[in-house]
Amino acid sequence: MNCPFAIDPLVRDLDGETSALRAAGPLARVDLLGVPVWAVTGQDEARRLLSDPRLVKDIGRWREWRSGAVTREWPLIGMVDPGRSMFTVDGPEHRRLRSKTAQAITPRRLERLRPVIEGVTARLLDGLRADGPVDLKASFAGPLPMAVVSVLMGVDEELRPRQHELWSAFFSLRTPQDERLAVIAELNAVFTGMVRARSAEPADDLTSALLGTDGGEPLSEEEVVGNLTAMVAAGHETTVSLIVNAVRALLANPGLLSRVLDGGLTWNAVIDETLRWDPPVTHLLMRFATEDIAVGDSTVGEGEGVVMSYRAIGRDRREHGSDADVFDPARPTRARHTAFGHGPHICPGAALARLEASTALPALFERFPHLRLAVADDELRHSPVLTQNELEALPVLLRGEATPAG
Ligand code: STR
Repeated sequence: MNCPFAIDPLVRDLDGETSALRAAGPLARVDLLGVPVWAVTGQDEARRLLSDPRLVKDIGRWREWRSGAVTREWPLIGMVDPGRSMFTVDGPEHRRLRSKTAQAITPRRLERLRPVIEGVTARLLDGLRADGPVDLKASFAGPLPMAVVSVLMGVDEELRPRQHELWSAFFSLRTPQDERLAVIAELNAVFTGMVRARSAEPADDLTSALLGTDGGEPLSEEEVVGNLTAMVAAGHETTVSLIVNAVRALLANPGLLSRVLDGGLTWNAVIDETLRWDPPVTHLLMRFATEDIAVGDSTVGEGEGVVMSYRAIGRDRREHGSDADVFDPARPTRARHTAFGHGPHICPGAALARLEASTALPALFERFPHLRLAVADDELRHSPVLTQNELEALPVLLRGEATPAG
């Protein structure tokens, strides 16, 4: 306990770290860039804590923040104190901040976005050059979710390339902190500008709907900016990895891939197993205990910080059996993951993420059935992003061979 396990900000050995965390117990004391916190690695404990109202998002409850041990100089501060939005409040205020967004992205409402998703997918596939290695992350898995969330929220076309740069710099732990704080300020300025424009002239997008007065007490400008930023951040950083990690898992298991292509395994099974085995979010920051909370043999003390270590949680052997480290879309427990969270803050975009992945993956393999990795699987590297499970790149050969196919 004096020398807690340190999470590596450069993510040099993610599998090793996931195993070590799981071995440290369902509630592990860890060092998060110099700050001690609890990492939840057990499925059962995660479900219980995520529906416990004594665990809240308000950074004002954090002992290390109150004492001044954590300041704006801490590299992860933007993940924990991003301003007021549905991501940072609880209880009735949370319901008020979240309801319009959640209602706009229900499975039924999403049917309106399906043609957008299909169109962007087809356009990106058309743009892939089949001769030589291609980075599927940069050229396919990345642009799709970014385009979709931009259409949903109404982010103007000309703002999008800069958005990509800003979010990469925001999440990378190689970004110097003064630069990150400047990035946060720029994002805030961009989204505040966008919200003011929509409030002067509403458009057919979710940002305008969030400014609307129908139903309940209206949201403030800060709250709309917060929700918009949260949605765009999630769109840039999560579904990208869902698609990348699913493709990687399938390419490493050609037998499984053929069963999927033969219809013996569904794409939904692949998507759930990817969410369990290699989820887009490695660690979700952070919640704080408003009083002492006993969990098994441990007690989360009042004011202590709690991180949900979703990648370790998905590998819980009590939930998934002794072969929890094996990727197997046929396993009966594949959907018993909490990669989208649990409880009041459960991901409001889950149905959208699933719709994107279940459109992109079959379309990709239909167009390029001989797709394979251009490097060995163990040469793939993670980005220096502590919270997100993000590969640096996914180099593939679209036609399964090194030389241009005829
Ligand atoms: C990034 C910084 C910001 O301005 C706003 C938010 C709130 C939503 C957060 C986002 C953050 C980081 C990535 C998150 C997203 C919600 C879903 C996404 C945590 C802190 C996930 O990775 C699950």
